[in-house]
Amino acid sequence: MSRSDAPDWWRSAVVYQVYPRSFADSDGDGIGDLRGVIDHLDHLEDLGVDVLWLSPVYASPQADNGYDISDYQAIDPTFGTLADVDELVAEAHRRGIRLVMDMVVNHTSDQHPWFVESSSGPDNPKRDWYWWRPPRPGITLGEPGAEPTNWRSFFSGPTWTPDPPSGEYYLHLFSPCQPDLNWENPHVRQAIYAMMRWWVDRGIDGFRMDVVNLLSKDPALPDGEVAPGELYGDGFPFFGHGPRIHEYLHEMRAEVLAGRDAPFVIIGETPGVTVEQAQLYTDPSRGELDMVFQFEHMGLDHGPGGKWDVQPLEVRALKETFQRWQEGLSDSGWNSLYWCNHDQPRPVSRFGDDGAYWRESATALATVLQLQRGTPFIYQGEEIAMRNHTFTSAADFTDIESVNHYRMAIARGESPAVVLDALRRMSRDNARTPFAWDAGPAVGFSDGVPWMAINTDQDAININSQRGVKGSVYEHYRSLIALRHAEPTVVHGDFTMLFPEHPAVFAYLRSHEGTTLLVAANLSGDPHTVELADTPGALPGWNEAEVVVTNQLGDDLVTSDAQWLARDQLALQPWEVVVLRRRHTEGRRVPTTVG
Ligand code: TEU
Repeated sequence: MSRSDAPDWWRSAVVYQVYPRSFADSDGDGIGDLRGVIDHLDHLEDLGVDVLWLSPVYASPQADNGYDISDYQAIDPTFGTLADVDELVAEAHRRGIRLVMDMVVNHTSDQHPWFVESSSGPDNPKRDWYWWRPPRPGITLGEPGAEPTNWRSFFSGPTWTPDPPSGEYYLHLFSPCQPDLNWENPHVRQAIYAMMRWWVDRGIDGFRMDVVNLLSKDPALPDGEVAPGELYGDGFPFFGHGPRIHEYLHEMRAEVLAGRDAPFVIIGETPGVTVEQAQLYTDPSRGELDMVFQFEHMGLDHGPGGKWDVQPLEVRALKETFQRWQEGLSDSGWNSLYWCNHDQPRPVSRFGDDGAYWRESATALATVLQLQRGTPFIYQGEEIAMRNHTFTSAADFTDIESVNHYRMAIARGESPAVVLDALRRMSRDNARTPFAWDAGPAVGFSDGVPWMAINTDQDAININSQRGVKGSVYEHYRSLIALRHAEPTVVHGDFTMLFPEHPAVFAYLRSHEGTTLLVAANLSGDPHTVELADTPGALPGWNEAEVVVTNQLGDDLVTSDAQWLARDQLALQPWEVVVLRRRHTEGRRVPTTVG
């Protein structure tokens, strides 16, 4: 597969995310590993993706499944060796696939030698490599309210942990096992840059930077606002997009890529980012990030109580969000496009219908996302529409965020049944069940006992039952990726949202140099018909358009929709998606073959 070596090669790329713990186990210990990834690179090649994003494989006590790194330049033996990573780089490159490593530099593990030194005492030269502060004046260390700020951790509870020997607290926006590095300290930054250069020189092609917009904190460490009924305050205004964040990101890119001209991509995970901030982060002239992960659409089913207060998704709200990001980053900057990752539940269960319309809803969701302007990210298992897992009890959960939430919610007196139901729907563990290669007892993931229970619907949902099957979710993903590679309009086209107020139809145009694509999906279980003729920019006469993508099996589409199209109407079955293409020059339509 040829790949572009343009500096912005990532604009036409499709990325596949591997969560190594759950992808493929080569040594039978029940935990996925690097050899398992190498052995299954053919799957990525067959799918047609251009980039492999590998979640962390560095040495780690695995308190947060590797997002707590204890040695950046060593591989956790659970996953393999440095030689395995070098082989993965070589084997991926041999197939024209680039490798993006996950990089977690907002915090380290509390087992990292830097923190071990820093926590050895106030006089240690590395004390200021982390955030240490005395208790709040007048309150004894360890007493409720003694924490230097009232901030709530992403994993529930306070963001400060007391250290009795020194009488001080240390900061951790995530778990106590993940102390935050103090980026104010130039020695910290230089040590991080040297380590990142070391990885660049091993031939990788990019970094996915974990929570990279949290590196700069307001040194005054003000308290956050406490919502009614909450114990802790929202510190995000004081550690999200902090005062020196652009300075750090610019310096990091300059220092890490200095003298290295190989095309390299830096992707930033930026929770809470707005369109305006993303324009600053991803404006190429500013030399910071190439693209960001924004979370707005990931919060549309969150109620006032947050992610565990699950609300139905409003398609209108979904369109409003995507339209704003498409338009907001149309001039400078660049979007990443994703429905899920290792932190989000399975989209077909969350946003689709994983029962009666499992195949249709999975393919409709994939199409409306992937044909937008930006770089698509596919998370392992999404290409076969793996569903959420059927958790039976709180004991089934392994994810630190879920386990902490359950413990604290019950301590607050919430009903176990209600909390368990929210976990079933939103837990990150839904994305972490072993990848279903086949319908076998361990879904072809391992010859041992998988570290996490497999999904029980493996008979129907596995790669082997979908590869090469016309109309399957897997083949639909292949066709979307092939279309992005073959049709420049998908990469470069303008974006025009259609029917923004329609409660179920998600439709838009992509136009580029005389070609227009109409992408139209019905994201509901009821049929819907829309009028094309009087839609701004919809250009009449779609009945001569070419059908380039459909999730309707057999030739139902060509007959039924052609009739409707004749009248510039589009009748969409439940969860139906169709993509039509027209070529036109000087406003004159160039007839193309249909289907
Ligand atoms: O996630 C940061 C982040 O935004 C998530 O914690 C998110 O808020 C949450 O999962 C939604 O429920 C990154 C990594 O992707 C995640 O796996 C790590 O746990 C976290 O950072 C800390 O490194």
